[in-house]
Amino acid sequence: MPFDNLLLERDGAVAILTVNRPKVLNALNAATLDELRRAVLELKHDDGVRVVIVTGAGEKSFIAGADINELAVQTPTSGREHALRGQHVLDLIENLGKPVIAAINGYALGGGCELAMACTLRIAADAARIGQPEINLGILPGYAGTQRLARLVGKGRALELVLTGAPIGAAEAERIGLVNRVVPAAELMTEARKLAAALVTNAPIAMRYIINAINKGLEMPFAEACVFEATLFGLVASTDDMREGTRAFLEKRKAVFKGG
Ligand code: CO8
Repeated sequence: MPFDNLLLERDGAVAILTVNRPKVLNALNAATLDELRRAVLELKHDDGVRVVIVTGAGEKSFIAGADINELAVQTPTSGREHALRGQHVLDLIENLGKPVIAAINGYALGGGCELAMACTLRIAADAARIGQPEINLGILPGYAGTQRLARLVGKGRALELVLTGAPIGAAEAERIGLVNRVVPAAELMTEARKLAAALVTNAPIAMRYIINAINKGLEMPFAEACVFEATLFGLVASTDDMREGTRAFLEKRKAVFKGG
């Protein structure tokens, strides 16, 4: 089924997913969230896709948050359902099992910052503004932003960002670990594609387990997480890609990983 609010493009094994509501700075309404859920599931199950880039349409905004028109009329029940639905979609992104790169081309506010944080890696344009301004609307982040932000940048910085609602620039976001890298706006997509190209030839099963070990391991006690890591390590030892990677090293050639 085609999408009304997303663009999905494929470049070899890299998929580029663009939130496409530039007139409202790519705000996420319920229909867009639902399309994101469909698109992400499609990408998860497509073995031809090894890396995903997520960005926003237009020059100005990545995603300016949840659609405030919908928030303005929410009830306690619909607000709870909305938050759970958003959390579910972001959880699918975080645990897609392949790297998802957020190419933050402008405003990443509220739900937009939350979506970027659910991605595996974040590259920001130098002019990007990032934050959790929900407090200005009398609400709080509802797509797990309080949790992911505190885990990414620490409790003190998360509390400051969420309580003040003041967005920060890309350089500051890089300094506190909210984004991995800042690049000139004109080079954002080239850099995102370059990073995707570097990842796309890696062993897919090892990448999936690395994402899994870090995502799930962080939620476990340290000793338990180490056992989990060892189990995944044991599993990856059964793959053709492990045999290829180790053999290629010993034969002094570049490994060719097939995903088996
Ligand atoms: N929702 C709906 N419309 C929006 C949104 C939004 N989040 N952001 C911008 N727009 C619309 C504007 O209303 C405007 O529409 P129109 O042209 O019809 O007036 C258009 O986009 C362009 O925006 P501006 O004219 O405001 O552009 P500026 O360059 O002047 O300002 C800003 C850009 C600073 C980004 C400004 O638009 C802004 O502050 N936007 C709102 C940002 C925000 O508060 N985001 C957080 C939303 S809350 C949230 O994300 C909670 C997520 C969890 C929900 C949990 C479920 C309950």
